[in-house]
Amino acid sequence: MKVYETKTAPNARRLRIFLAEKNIDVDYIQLELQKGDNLTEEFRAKNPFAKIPVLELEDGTVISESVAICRYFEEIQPEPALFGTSALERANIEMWQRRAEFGLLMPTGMAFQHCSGYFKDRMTPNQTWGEDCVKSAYGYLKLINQHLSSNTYLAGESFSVADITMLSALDFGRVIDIRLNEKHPHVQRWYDLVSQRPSAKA
Ligand SMILES: N[C@@H](CCC(=O)N[C@@H](CS)C(=O)NCC(=O)O)C(=O)O
Repeated sequence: MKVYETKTAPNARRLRIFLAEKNIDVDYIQLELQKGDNLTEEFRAKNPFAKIPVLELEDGTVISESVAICRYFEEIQPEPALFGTSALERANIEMWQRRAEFGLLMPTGMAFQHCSGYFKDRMTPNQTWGEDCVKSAYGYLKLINQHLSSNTYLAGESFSVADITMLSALDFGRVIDIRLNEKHPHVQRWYDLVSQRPSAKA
């Protein structure tokens, strides 16, 4: 199995962490996004949306969207369960995973794209929108700080894919100076806990 990815990209990292948690080996193929390796015809044949990560199975089947890929691996190797096992756990993890994705990962990614000009060859950066996204990310962190004052992990007492999404987003946020500060002691406690896991090195 191959995963097309970019070492520094947050969506790629969440898949790497997920696979490390499951102890699943794949061959990683690096693309240079800024050089446009993902914009070639060859890559678009694998993912018409030209985004990484992309999983390619032995028979040539390709799956993109990081959460879809994670779900595939959860199905073929259920342990350790990272999407929950009961109906309630699954719903709760889905809720926190989506909140981490829409509340932190997306604004962080948008802030990066619109404030850094990294992809100015393929989009028109809008600095004001980028700055709004930074504010949204801090708004999310404020709410999550409250939530983590009484929960060990995002979805309660078990580590899950929601934590993986938030860890990847937070670490990536440093690139554009979205950082935890004295207003986020509970997020800091959570961050110290999850970033000590061996998978966080992925
Ligand atoms: N929803 C997608 C997002 C994928 C995505 O935005 N990937 C970024 C890297 S983190 C990318 O490929 N960017 C290249 C580009 O926009 O040209 C997922 O979860 O996989």
